[in-house]
Amino acid sequence: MPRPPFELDYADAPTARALVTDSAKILGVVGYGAERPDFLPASCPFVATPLTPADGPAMFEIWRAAGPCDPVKIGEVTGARNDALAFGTIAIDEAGAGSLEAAVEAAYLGIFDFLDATGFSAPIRFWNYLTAITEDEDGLERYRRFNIGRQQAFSARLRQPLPPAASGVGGHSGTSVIYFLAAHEPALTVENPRQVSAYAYPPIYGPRSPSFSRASIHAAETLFISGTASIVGHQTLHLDDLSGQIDETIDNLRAVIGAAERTAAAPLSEHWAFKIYLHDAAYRETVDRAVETAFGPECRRLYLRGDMCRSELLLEIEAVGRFASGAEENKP
Ligand code: 3EB
Repeated sequence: MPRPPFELDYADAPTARALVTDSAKILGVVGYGAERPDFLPASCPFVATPLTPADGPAMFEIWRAAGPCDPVKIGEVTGARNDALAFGTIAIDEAGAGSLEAAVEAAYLGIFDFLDATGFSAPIRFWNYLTAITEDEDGLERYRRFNIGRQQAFSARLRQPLPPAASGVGGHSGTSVIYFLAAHEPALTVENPRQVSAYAYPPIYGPRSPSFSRASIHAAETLFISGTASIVGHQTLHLDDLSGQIDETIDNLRAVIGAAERTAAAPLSEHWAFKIYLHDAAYRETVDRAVETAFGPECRRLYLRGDMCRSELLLEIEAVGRFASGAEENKP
């Protein structure tokens, strides 16, 4: 088997402690229900998200590269990089800016400064975790303000026609944060034929549309699927109907997977990692049964308590997959 450019693990604290012993290879660590753990070497980038596991103890998302990484700090963005990939994270400084949209724009401009300074011109995946995402702030919902700031920064600095894959989810306590992966070449972007592109959502969802593609294909090797929910066209379906939303979400994941396989002209493997955001932790068993039936018992799953950016959405699922026949596979 060829060595993939990175490995992704979802781990509890004891497992995370063991995984980071080879600290030179850590691109970044993401914490759910955890502050920076004492076992993490100081040079490893860490982001404490405002999200918590759906149940049980703190969890960690660990991005490990195939080769050694160097820590990088540019302005307020901390990260790490090797030849091929960069990881970075920044807190959204709401106290220091006049409005959430100004804080989000400043954070993304900081990210573009990081990308310029490191030579990683192409962000391939963003995660946006906002506190109180659906709350009104002076007459406009916080998620809608977030979209204004993000679009403003992207139109000024994104050096590719379409934005990469992303997730935008609400958390309960703490600081709003962004983290990302970047590469030297833009990812191929994938849309969902069942859904209106998010960047083309009509203005009923806010003055600026969300800047993300439904999926990113990196290096003909990895598929990053954005947060995916029970939306068809641009409308939320199956209000107050958990099993309806689960089935629609899985249909949407399958549609994105099909579109990605056509774009890459390659099949995806059975190797999946899912991050599953639940409005209510009590949904976990029902969702888990459906995901396991759809994608097999081997797929990795991290369940988080999250607020979706539309309050009618009961769940959202993102995924990382690998193509069965990456370009590397053909090398001797
Ligand atoms: C949707 O399909 C659901 O604003 O970055 C999913 C993924 C959603 C990313 C974002 C929002 C975002 O519109 C919400």
